[in-house]
Formats: sequence, C-alpha cells, structure tokens
Amino acid sequence: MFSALPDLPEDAILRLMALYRDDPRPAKLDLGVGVYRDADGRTPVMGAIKAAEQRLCDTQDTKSYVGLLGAPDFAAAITSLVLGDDMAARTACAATPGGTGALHLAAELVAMAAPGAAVWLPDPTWPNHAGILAHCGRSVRHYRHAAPDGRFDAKGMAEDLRAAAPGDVVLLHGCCHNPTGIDPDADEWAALAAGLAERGLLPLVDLAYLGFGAGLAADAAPLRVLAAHCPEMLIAVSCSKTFGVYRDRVGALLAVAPQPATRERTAAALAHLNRLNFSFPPDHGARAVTLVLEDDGLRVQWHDELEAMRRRIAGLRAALAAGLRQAAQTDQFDGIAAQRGMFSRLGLKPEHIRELRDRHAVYLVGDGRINIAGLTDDVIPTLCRQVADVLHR
Ligand code: PLP
Ligand code: TYF
Repeated sequence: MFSALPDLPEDAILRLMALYRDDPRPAKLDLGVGVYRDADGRTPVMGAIKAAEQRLCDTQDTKSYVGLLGAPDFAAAITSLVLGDDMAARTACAATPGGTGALHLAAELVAMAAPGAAVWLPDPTWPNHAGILAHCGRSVRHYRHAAPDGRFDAKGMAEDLRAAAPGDVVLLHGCCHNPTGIDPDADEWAALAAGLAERGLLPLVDLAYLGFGAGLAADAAPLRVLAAHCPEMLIAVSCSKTFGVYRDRVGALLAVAPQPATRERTAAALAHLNRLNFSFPPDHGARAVTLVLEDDGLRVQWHDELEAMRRRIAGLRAALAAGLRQAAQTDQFDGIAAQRGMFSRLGLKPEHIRELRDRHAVYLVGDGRINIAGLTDDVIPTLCRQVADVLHR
C-alpha cells in the first residue's frame, strides 16, 4: 500500500535547515528558519517560562485530561493579551498545537461554515498558508501585499480584493509579515479594516510574531482596530516565538463573535473539530504561558525578555541596512531598517542566493528571505562584503 504514496513537495525552509546542518564549513551562517537567536547564536528558554515550568512541576498534582478547548484560564489570558480584557466576553477560543494548529482549525471551521468561501492570501506569504488551506480543500486566491518600492501595497491589495465575494476570508499577518517584514501603518490598518467590514469580508489574522515588531501594545493595536470594524473575525495565535516555546506547540484560535448564540455555536464547532483531529490540545506549554501572563512578576520578566529580543533585532536591522549601503554602494537595502520582525527579503536573484551558499556558506531562503535574528554584530561586516561580492561579480 505505502509504495503507492505520491511524491510530496518538500518544505524549502526545512530543507535549508538540513543543508546547513550538513555543511562542514566552520564559518557557515544560518539565516534560514525563523527561530530567534541571541548574540551567542542560541535559542534559550525564556527565564520567565523556565520559572513557570518549575512552578508547574512543583505544584501540578494531575495530568488528567483538561477540556477539548484547552484550559479556560489559558483562553482568558491569551484573549486578553491579544484583544484586551473587554473582548473576552465576545470571543470563543480553542487551544491548538501551535499557530499551525490554529490555522488548520480555522481552515476547517471555514469549510464547515462557508464551504464556498475563498481564502485570500497575501503575495508573498508563509508557504504553509497555501499548503494548509489546499489540504483542507479551501479555494485559495492571492492579493498583492508588497509594492516594488518595498512598501505595503494598499492600493494593489484593494484592487485585487475587488474580485472577492462577500463572506470570503482574507488572511492578514497581524504584525511582522513573513517573509517581507512589511506591515501596513496605523492609517492603512484603519482603512483596511473599514474596507473589509464594508465588503463583508472576514479577517483571518495570523499572529505569530506578537511583540517582535513595534512592541506588545503596538503590535496588538491592529487587531483591536479590526475587531472594532468587523463583526466577526478569526485570529490564529502562535506562542512559539512570543514565549519561545516552539517545540511545546502552544497556540490558540480566537473567533470573535459578539452574538452569544453564535459564539456558543462557534465554540461547539471548535471543540468538535479539535476532538476529531487530535482530541485534547497540548496543555503543558499553554499552562506555562498562562502562569507567566497571570503572575505580575513573571509577566514583567517575560516582557523584559521579549523587549530585549525585539530591540536586538531592531539594532541588527539598522546595522545591516547601513552596512549593505556602504559595502554595495546602493540604497536598495535601505528598507530593511524600517521593516519589522524576524524577516526581510534582500531582493537578490536566485544565482546570488546560490553563490552566497556555495562560495560563502551563507544560507538564506530561495526567495531571498533572511532571518535577521541569525545575525550578530560581528558577522554583519563580512556578510555585507559577501553580498556586495556576489552582486558585483
Ligand atoms: N504563521 C507564520 C507566519 C509563521 O511564520 C509561523 C512560524 O512558525 C507560524 C504561523 C506557525 O507557528 P507554530 O505552528 O510553530 O506556532
Ligand atoms: O517561516 C519560518 O521560518 C518559521 C518556521 O514548515 C517554520 O515560520 C518554517 C517552515 C515550517 C514550519 C515552521
């Protein structure tokens, strides 16, 4: 039977991880997979999470099942983090295995509620978006996200969404767009929210980098703007980066539905889908996150650690943009300083990307995306020379 299995496409980002691991050159540089790294190249467990896990270990007296939607206090803590306290009463929430689990659940919920609705994705976007939606049988369309000048393409997006039908779903990156680092500004968010509401389009926000853009409050602001305009919306929250709990698989799908009867119906559908997919969602990481959010001291500690990560990335962005301008004698990289979050695209041609890997052991994704957190102040001058070298050969 198994020999009949089809050839399946590999994930380019995960393939790059393996190529990097197998490269014997000592001076190799991994700018591929989107995992935060500190100045020593490590992805440490956050101190606040370690403390919460310790407390959990000391006090947890059962590992019996929780509930199909996960622990209610996790739902309350995440909803209030993302949308504010006042929205908790208007939102159904299901804990999921990571943000990917939340996206998968969203796709299934849409399939159940509106099987004919198309899901519109930004072009470009995280490759798994199209993969998960197609896997769940959704019809996928695309809208322009980034203009050639490296700014958010509000006009192109609005033009493309003219072809959307009422009830269609529009996927948005809540902050720190992956792979471009290009986000709408506050005015653009307000116009976008009003436009979606007017057209009867449902926002599905992928929130995987909360706190990595302009700070926790600023990064969450667009969600509140959307919630103020749109009667219903979905938010796929990933705690992987924001709490550094990647492998513990912590996430949640929030469904804003102000009508109590609709909200209860939605919560029942989410519980049903979780049950048929994997039954109870993982609890350990979610509980550690809840402890951090509920304890004043741990919350301050976590926020400080998150801010340190955000500031490190912002500093690397400024240094890289300045270094590339000087080394390559061009302003084509200036946008990197203003872009947000873990990623930017260098706008290099495929042959440049291949040369960087073959000649200099520098690993970036095939679309030219780099993980800024993979840099250190020490490697930036060398990288800038190497980029200039492949550009000018
Ligand atoms: N969405 C985006 C844009 C991402 O980059 C990621 C990255 O890992 C995810 C969702 C899902 O994260 P996870 O499933 O690891 O929580
Ligand atoms: O974009 C990234 O690098 C992260 C990590 O299949 C990731 O989102 C990449 C690919 C993948 C799962 C996670």
